[in-house]
Amino acid sequence: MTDNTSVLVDLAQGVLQLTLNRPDKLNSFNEDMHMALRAQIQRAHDDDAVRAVLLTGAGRGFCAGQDLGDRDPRKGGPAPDLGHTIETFYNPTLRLIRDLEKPVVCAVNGVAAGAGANIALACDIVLAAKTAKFIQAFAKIGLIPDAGGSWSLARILGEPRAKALALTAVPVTAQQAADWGMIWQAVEDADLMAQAQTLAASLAAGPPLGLGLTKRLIQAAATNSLDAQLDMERDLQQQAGRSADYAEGVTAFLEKRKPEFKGK
Ligand code: T3D
Repeated sequence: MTDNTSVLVDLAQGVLQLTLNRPDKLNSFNEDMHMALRAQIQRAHDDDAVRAVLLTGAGRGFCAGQDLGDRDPRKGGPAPDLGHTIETFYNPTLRLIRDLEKPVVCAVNGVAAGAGANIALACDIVLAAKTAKFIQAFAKIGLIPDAGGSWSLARILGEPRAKALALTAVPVTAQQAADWGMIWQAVEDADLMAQAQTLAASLAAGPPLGLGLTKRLIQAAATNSLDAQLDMERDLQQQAGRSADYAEGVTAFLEKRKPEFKGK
């Protein structure tokens, strides 16, 4: 494991594990952590050795959003340009996570608040410890949901629940989040990392092209018509069907053995 201080990085068996690491501040984002996380997601795009990403947090929290110590109005000066900070720091990372054609698993180990909650919701498969909570904390400080939260909450939950969560900042338990379809599973705290690592490892051992195209397809469904989606399924299945991994998958099935996918 290498330690670049604000994000711990470990690549093993195709899984790039990224651990937000400012536990004294509940892993809230300062500029260093923003840049370190973004650099590692970019690496996941560029490096064929990375076949899945696992995102989690150090200590008792997952991420408390922006470090408000860096926004202290008592220090004086003009109001910060939050449009600029969103465009510079949050939006590129969110886009990278969504555009990455490799599975991103998120293990929410504790409270996920503000942009921290919404970065978790942008990941592909989210497991959360039963004691974890998701909080749209923005309403408490006069801000609006960012890091894609207004988009993902409205799509996942519909307007009534999305508005209630965003306007009240009421904490949502991991179990409630799972029951509402915000996340995949709420698991016992003690089992979280083992379960998340097993899941990420199994995804990393899967067929990279097929999984990447599947992510693209499912994300496109939100805005496509059925006709457009059927055409897209045809085209991506054609592409998947030409891969060596598809031939390996079918051969392994017929030979009653485990497939060995190479990403080709
Ligand atoms: O600015 C821009 O660029 C725009 C983008 C904004 C994106 C955003 O995310 S805005 C939303 C920012 N986040 C929040 O408003 C959440 C603030 N935190 C909390 O409400 C609470 O800490 C929690 C509900 C998350 C957890 O509560 P609790 O009681 O479990 O922990 P705590 O005691 O409040 O926090 C523990 C420590 O972490 C504490 O430090 P201390 O007193 O022990 O030295 C606390 O100050 C620190 N901490 C928690 N959240 C933040 C933080 N420090 C800086 N920034 C934080 N966001």
